[in-house]
Amino acid sequence: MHIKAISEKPNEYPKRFEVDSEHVEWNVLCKIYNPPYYTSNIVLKEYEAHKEKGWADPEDITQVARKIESFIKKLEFDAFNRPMNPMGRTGLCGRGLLGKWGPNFAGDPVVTRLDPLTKKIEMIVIKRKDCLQWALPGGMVDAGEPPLKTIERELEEESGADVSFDESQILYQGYVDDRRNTDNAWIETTVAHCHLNYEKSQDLKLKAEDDAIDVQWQVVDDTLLNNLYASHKAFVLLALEKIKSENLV
Ligand code: RP5
Repeated sequence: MHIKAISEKPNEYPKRFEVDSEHVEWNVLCKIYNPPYYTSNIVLKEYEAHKEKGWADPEDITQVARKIESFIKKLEFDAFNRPMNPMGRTGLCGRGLLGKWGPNFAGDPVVTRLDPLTKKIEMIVIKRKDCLQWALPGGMVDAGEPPLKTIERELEEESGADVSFDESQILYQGYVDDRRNTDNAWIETTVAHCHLNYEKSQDLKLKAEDDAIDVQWQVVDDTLLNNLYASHKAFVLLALEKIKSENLV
């Protein structure tokens, strides 16, 4: 759950300081640790333009009025009062492309169906504009928005699918191994699953929009799972377990 955040990055990020597996945890001393500091201009300009009404915090952490809290554990703060990634070092400090200091909350829908002819499980995936990887049609929680609403909204915005998650059970709440994560800003998500009847699923009009350049129903096989964005494979595996335990297929 903390591999891509150490070894991958968007193009615009500086090279991460190399962190070997033994020195990931903060409580293991690493005297030579000297990660570059990077906060994208996109983030800085967002705060300047919209202040507290926008999606980005001020660059000066002392001006952040809200309490910074995580799904994972009570956070620790460094000497500059910056929240420390609960999974450990990432080789980069600052916020990168993420707006909030500490957790940046997202929501992720897993929407599945069973093809009655092939007897294979399929799911809705989008191709992300930023890295061209297949991913769950998830996105960031808007201020004050309940996570299940984020899940419905993002699914609709990115894939065109209008699906109710009102009755859905939350599969996961926690850290996402996202290539944008840093020592001081990272993504935490809420994942919910909805298994659709095949006929009903055919009424959905899929259309890639927003951060997506393609959307498809794809067979859930190893090729898809192993190439999914961030920690999305782990989330889909939870949905598959649920399908099995609840005899949904
Ligand atoms: C992932 O990034 C989350 O799991 C979610 O799918 C996504 C949110 O970021 P954007 O799609 O809004 O860039 O870490």
